[in-house]
Amino acid sequence: MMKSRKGDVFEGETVDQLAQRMIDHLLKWRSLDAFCDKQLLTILEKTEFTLKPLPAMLQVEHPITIFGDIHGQLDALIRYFDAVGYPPKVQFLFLGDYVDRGGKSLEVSLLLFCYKIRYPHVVHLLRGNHECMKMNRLYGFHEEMARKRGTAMWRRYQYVFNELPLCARVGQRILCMHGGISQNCTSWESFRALKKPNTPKTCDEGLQVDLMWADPTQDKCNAFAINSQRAISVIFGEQALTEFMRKLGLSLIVRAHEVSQDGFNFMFNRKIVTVFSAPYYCGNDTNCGAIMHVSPSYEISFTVLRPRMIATPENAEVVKQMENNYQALMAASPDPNRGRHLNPVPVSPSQLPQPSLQPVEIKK
Ligand SMILES: [Mn+2]
Repeated sequence: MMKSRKGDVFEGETVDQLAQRMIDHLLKWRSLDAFCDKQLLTILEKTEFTLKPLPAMLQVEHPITIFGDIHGQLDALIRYFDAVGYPPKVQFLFLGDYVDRGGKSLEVSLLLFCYKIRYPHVVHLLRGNHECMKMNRLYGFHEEMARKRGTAMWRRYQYVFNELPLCARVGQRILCMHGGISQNCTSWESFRALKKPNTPKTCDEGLQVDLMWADPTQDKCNAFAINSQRAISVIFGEQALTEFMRKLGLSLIVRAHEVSQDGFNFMFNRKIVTVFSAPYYCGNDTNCGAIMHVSPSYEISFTVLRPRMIATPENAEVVKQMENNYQALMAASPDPNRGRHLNPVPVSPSQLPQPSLQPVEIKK
């Protein structure tokens, strides 16, 4: 018999009802203290069951809103939902890295899992490199679970992570993943043949390791090269990316995995964009976070979240730097209201400091 730590087990409550109650509670109290281990394990089991039949590559349609790394920042996640709407009002795709770094990996992952259970066709979850045991053993999640619920539940999580898909195609022309592209891919057939890796070894090889780990580079690297900074996977330059996209008939690659000052960052003539949703990353980066919207006509826009920080004499410099960064991001804005921006700030293409974003080109 499993021991209940805390909380009520309602007799006759379905898993769906439990998931909804957990969502409501998390949004209100930002904590799971009122739920016992058995209830959390019930959600993990149902999540695994829901994910299991999904292929390694998802097909989703737009309009859709895309999240990059969240890294245990529950407050930021809820601020985005407050700004753009909650599931199932909006369709969401999450590019992974739910856990580690931030302090609420348990709450973030369970909130997303509960949404996946409640709205499996509206909430789509991909796997990031931190949803691999060798990462989340070391970068915060294991320690957090040991403190909050015990390491047995941390181990149970890994079976759920193993069932997360690795990439998603939005319509026919946008491909999304956590890390990047791979030289182990020559056609859509490679994606259809791809299996979700379920051991540490298979996570670290083939197409899957690059989908979770690869990075684009501005260095004089046109093809693929060893990713020496991460000591795993590859970096790729514009030529490698262009060739990959031409073969697959793609117009845009959307990926996460790297912190970005503005929360998002285009490269290579807007063929690839990095979306990073964790503002004030690791508590010492002054970055904004952002999420990306794809409209029904493939127009791209972003909602940017400023990092929040209370100014004290000790951190005055950091706060000032954050303000400057944010002013720079908004500098070219024609919006007369820009001085009155609330958090978070929806940024339409015309407000961006660079020339306006072109809708992704769609060839029929
Ligand atoms: Mn990552």
